[in-house]
Parts: sequence; C-alpha cells; structure tokens
Amino acid sequence: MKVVVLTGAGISAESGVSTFRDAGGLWEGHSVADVATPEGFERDPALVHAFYDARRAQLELVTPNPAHLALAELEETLGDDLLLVTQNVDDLHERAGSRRLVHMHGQLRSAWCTSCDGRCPWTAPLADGPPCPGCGAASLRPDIVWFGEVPRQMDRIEAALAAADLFVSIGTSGAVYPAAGFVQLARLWGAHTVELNLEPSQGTVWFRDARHGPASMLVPAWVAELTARRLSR
Ligand code: BJW
Repeated sequence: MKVVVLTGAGISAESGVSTFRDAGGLWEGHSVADVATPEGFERDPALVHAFYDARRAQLELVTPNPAHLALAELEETLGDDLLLVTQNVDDLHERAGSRRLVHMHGQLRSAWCTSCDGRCPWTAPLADGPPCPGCGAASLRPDIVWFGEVPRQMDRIEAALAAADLFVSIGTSGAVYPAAGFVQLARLWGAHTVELNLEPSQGTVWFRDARHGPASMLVPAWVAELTARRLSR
C-alpha cells in the first residue's frame, strides 16, 4: 500500500511551535506581505531576518511529540511506500526519525545564497549578513518558500500522489495552495483520503474520513490502526 502523508503547523503545535492562522498564531503580530513574500524581504530585510532568526532560535527549545514519533514508526513499517510531505519549516520530523521526507516550503535550518544559488545547513542568525560558505557573498536569505515562489520537489510529490492508495492530511488548515489541492488530486487518482486535524479544515469536504482532535492523540491511534490492518491481511 502506497501512502502519502501531508503535515502542517498543527502537528508541531503540541511541541510548542506556533501555527500560522490560529489565535495567537505567527501571523497575528505580522503582516504576511511583510514577512512571507520576496517583496517584503526586498523592502525590509532586517524585519524578515529578525522574524526567521527568532523562529530558528526557538527550535532549540522544542522537541518532537507523539504525532511526529508515530509517523517515523510508520516509515519503519512502510519503507519506500511512504512519502511524508511537510509544509513545516521546523525539523521535528527529522528529529523524530523520519527520512523519506520533503520540506515543500523549505527549512529554517538552511540558508540560501542568492548570489551563487547554493544552500547550506544554518543554525545561526542571518541578520548580521554573514558570508556564504560557498562564495563568500553576504547574500544569504532564509531557505523558505514565500508566497509567489514555487514549492520544492513538486514533481516528486505529484508522482507520489498519482501512485498513492492512501492520502492523509494532518494539522493543516487547507488555506495554502498547492498543498490544499493535494486531496483533490489524490482522490482523482483513486486514493482513499483521511483528514486528522483539530477542527474541520477548509477542505474537509474532500476527505472520505475526517477525524478531529489533537494530533498527539489522533496520529498514534491512526498509525496503530493502519499497522494492525496491514498485519491482519
Ligand atoms: C491542530 C493542532 C493540534 C492546531 N493537532 N491540528 C488564489 C487561489 C489559489 C491559490 C492562490 C491564490 N492566490 C495566490 C495563490 C497561491 C498561494 C496561495 O495559496 N495563497 C493563498 C493565501 C490563497 N500559494 C503560493 O504562492 C505558493 N506557491 C505557488 O502556488 O507557486 C505556484 C506553483 C505551484 C506548484 C507548481 C508550480 C508553481 C507558495 C506558498 C508558500 C507558503 N509559505 C508559508 C510561509 C512560509 C514562511 C514561514 O514559515 O513563515 O508556509 S504560508 C504558511 O502557510 C506556511 C505554512 O506551511 C502554510 C500552511 O499553513 P498550515 O500548516 O496549514 O498552518 P495553519 O496555521 O494555517 O493551520 C494549522 C491547522 O492546524 C489548523 O487547521 C488548526 O486547527 C490545526 N491544529 N493545533 C491537530 N494540536
């Protein structure tokens, strides 16, 4: 059975990472146009660097929760039949043990040089304009996909969706495309579709099975159910 799992900010909420659109979320104190668009970065790089430097530093203080750990266990069972696609820019899936993973919106712990187009692992601040380890230019920006930019590895994701028997969406509001459209593609290509979210998402009607509650409860239970069903075949 081939499975594609899509995760969003809700899976990391119980680890202490803020979501975007919930009350008290990341967008509450910030205009999206200021901190999550290339135009905003061009206008005020210091503001944008401060926003991402603070979030990168916060990663030191958080750890994976039972939902991340359950998905890493699922990978041990399914191997190459699982693709985990995350919209999250934190590294909690990796720290839980997931390896077959696509960060479609980029990563906080990576920097992208707009001079040489190189990418490098990055844990320090970017606000002080450090040199790129590859070319030496002070042209590093957060390695994050902002609005209007193309998400990463779309060909790989679409191929996995086309081949999937099961598509599961976890902790995402379904407000941002192309990820919000994956459920429709998966259905079109014949997959069973499941939503696991705190509340009905914007796309909840597209899912055949929608379960609502905290990810730390729903995800381990769903993984146990899937594993038991697989073993009983
Ligand atoms: C819990 C929980 C718990 C809480 N347990 N659950 C008009 C129509 C259609 C599309 C467009 C349009 N105008 C423009 C577009 C395109 C645009 C877009 O979608 N805009 C929308 C606003 C309409 N998209 C783009 O520009 C994308 N690029 C693109 O389309 O390129 C074209 C192209 C595509 C494909 C191939 C080729 C070309 C790029 C999008 C980049 C998104 N980037 C961001 C910001 C990154 C920077 C940063 O991190 O600061 O990524 S936006 C932000 O939203 C972030 C997230 O990854 C993304 C999704 O958010 P998510 O994860 O869903 O979080 P929330 O907060 O919204 O929801 C959390 C959910 O969890 C809630 O439902 C809670 O209930 C739940 N929850 N606690 C379980 N404990």
